Amino acid sequence: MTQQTTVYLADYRPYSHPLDRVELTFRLAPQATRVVARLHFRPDPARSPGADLRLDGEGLRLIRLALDGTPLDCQPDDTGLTLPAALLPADPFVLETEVEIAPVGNTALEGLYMSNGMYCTQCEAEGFRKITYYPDRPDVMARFHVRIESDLPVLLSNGNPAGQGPGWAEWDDPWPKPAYLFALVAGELVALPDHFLTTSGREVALNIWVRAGDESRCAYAMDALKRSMRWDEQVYGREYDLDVFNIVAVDDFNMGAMENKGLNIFNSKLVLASPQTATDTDYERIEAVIAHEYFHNWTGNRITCRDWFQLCLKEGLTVFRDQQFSGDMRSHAVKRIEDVQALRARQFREDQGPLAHPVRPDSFVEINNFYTATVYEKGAEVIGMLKRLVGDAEYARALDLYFARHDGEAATIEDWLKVFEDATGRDLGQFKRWYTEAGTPRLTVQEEWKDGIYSLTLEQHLPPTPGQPVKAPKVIPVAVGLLNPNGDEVQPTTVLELTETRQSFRFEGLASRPVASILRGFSAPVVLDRAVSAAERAFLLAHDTDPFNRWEAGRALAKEVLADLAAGAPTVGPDWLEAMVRLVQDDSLDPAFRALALRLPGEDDMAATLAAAGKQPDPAALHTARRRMAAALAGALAPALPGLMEATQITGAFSPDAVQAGKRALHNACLGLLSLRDGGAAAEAAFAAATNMTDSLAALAALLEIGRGQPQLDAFEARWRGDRLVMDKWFMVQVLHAAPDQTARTVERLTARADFDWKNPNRFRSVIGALSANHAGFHYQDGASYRLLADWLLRLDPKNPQTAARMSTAFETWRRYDSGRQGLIRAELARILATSGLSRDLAEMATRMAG
Ligand code: 0A1
Ligand code: ZN
Repeated sequence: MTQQTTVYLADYRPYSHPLDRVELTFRLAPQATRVVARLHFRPDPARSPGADLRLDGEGLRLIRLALDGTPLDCQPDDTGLTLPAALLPADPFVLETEVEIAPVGNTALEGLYMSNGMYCTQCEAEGFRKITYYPDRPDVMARFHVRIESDLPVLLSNGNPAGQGPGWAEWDDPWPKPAYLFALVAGELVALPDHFLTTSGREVALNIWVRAGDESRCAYAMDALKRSMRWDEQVYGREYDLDVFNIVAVDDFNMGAMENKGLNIFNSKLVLASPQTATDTDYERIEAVIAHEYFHNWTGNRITCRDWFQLCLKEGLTVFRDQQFSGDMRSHAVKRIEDVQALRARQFREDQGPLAHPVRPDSFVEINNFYTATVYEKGAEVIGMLKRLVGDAEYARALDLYFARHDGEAATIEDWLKVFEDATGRDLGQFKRWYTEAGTPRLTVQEEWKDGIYSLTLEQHLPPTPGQPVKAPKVIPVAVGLLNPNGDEVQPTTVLELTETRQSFRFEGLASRPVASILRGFSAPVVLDRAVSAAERAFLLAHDTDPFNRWEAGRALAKEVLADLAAGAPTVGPDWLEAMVRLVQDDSLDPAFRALALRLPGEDDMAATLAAAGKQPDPAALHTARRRMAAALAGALAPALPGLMEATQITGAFSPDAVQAGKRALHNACLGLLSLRDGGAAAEAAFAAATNMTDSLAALAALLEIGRGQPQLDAFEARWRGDRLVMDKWFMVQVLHAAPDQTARTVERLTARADFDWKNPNRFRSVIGALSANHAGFHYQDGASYRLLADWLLRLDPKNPQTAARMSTAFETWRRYDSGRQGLIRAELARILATSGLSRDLAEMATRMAG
């Protein structure tokens, strides 16, 4: 197996040799690209006297090495190049290297690679070392000047254009940056051009670069970009700082997108959208990711991370900012519910299993394995808590101080917290545990009503996580409101600060025993463990003034129904059904909210909930129970469905805005329920009549759910055969909605097709990712899906370790299940680990999961 060297936060040392400026020349050729680098070092005798100069470099063929023009004879090793201190001058010097690399063979999609004949780069986290010899670490910040030589018509890099001619272009980036923000793109591209005038009057040229023919699908992304730029000025006081901002869409990309300075590179699925090809969810994601990458310009680029352990410094904050933005653009209530659902589905799951790690980890083997829900989404939750604790005005002051104090620097979580301490006078020593300790706290609640005083006693329980068996109490902001039995709010939202293991809070002056709404807005990323009667939940679902908790009450009711059914209850009780019937017809509620409330808990979510409560989930029983629950809901809502569908039918032109999207979501939720009763007639008609992808795909899914839809699948394929992004949906929907005993077979059939281009990460995810997202199909008792996943991971690993490692997390939940399934998954993990030549990425993941 590949050697697993662990890197520790505690071992951080500043880089030995300050670097000012970098000049790069690229002579592009698919098999043999030449990269000439001139690194301008400025020795600082105070820093590391007598230190050797170490540069990172992997898979490079060194052609030439010279120091101030004099050739040097130094042999690189597998991971870089060392220049002995004795060779280094005391005055500033220039180190020149020339290397050769082969972008065309680069299937890992890290460093310089090719996608459909276009050159592009991905350097975060440690990809720059695959381009040239360099101190590839985020705390080395330098100014870059780049020259690209190629006959391709469009040649792009970071910063501002600095000249171009036939076969060449130069770019100059005035802002010092770490190498992970370097980018280069060259290809036959066309742009959707636009411009933006900043508040201080700087004119910025905007371009979204795509393949010819795709320009017509860029308008929404461009609009989202301009709204993001304005929002960051208005809300955070942050202006853009270059003359141009370029976005490029590429088809082969491991992640969503990348915030390279002035040259964002995007997975094409997060740029391209038209009503016919993109769903409402796609539009929403595009808006969020465009904003996310743009916001990185300040939170990530101008202020970057000292080392990769500090990844949450840029990611947690930038996710928090994009969530704020989406809430402002759409609906805060709906956005919060969606974000919490995603947090629970991905981050709570991670936190409960063998891959749990702190928001700021203190060791890693492969940093690419730490672009996780914990670093991103829990990192954003931690910032939300900080804001809740200090208040909006203090948060704004702290951020101003953060930008003023650390602009141009590579900072740490300590720096970030110090800013808040200095701006607010608070001691954040205890709060810091959110960054350093893994695990989802559980909160238990006791209520007491005596002599007109209502007391809440909150207790926090901190589960053990890998390497962290015991933990001290955390600071937990618990937003609470109280309602009287008529449903009036008698205590508006107040934030209780739980700082001890167990603490009581008193509310006086109440006329009657109140109903408590606890953890409003999901004020902290914890599990609220509280036995509440179905009647009280139904009361909160009807009356809570906090929209999140209103949804949460319905969700909790639904989970209880699902758990009971899976445990053998003969029927669905009336509380939840009656509450749903009332809610869905309440026109005072946002249709998007109603659609969310109607959505049944997912089977994986339910399995996690059961496991956390010490019960063993049975995937098959959960699947059957969920279907019965859907049928019961469809029955209860039957009289209302036609009217609701009529009321949510959109008549005018398509718009991807939140209002129309919400209506479509409710409409299609009703269609799904109706098709459980009408044999698919309405869904067939809806598919035939659909004029946008949201409606087509919803109708198709509704049909597949009831075991129909083959003619529609064929029609869809005939229409969209030539469109990669749309065909990804076609692949995915079949796997997601396959019956449990058919899931592995469906995957086998789809992966045998000539258009299953498994080296394309989107296509791989659309089938193999969907395999593990189909809970009952993935955990089908014969273990065929486990085997299939392991086979595909082993096949992908030598080509693209990053994506293989990421997809392997499907196995992280094995401890939840019965011994039969545990044995099957463990056997697959063991088989993976026994494979020779495994990548560091997959080896680390499999080792941690098996551990
Ligand atoms: N920084 C990007 C995400 C990203 C991270 C790693 C990548 O390659 C390993 C690529 C992109 C973001 O947060 O959007
Ligand atoms: Zn990011």
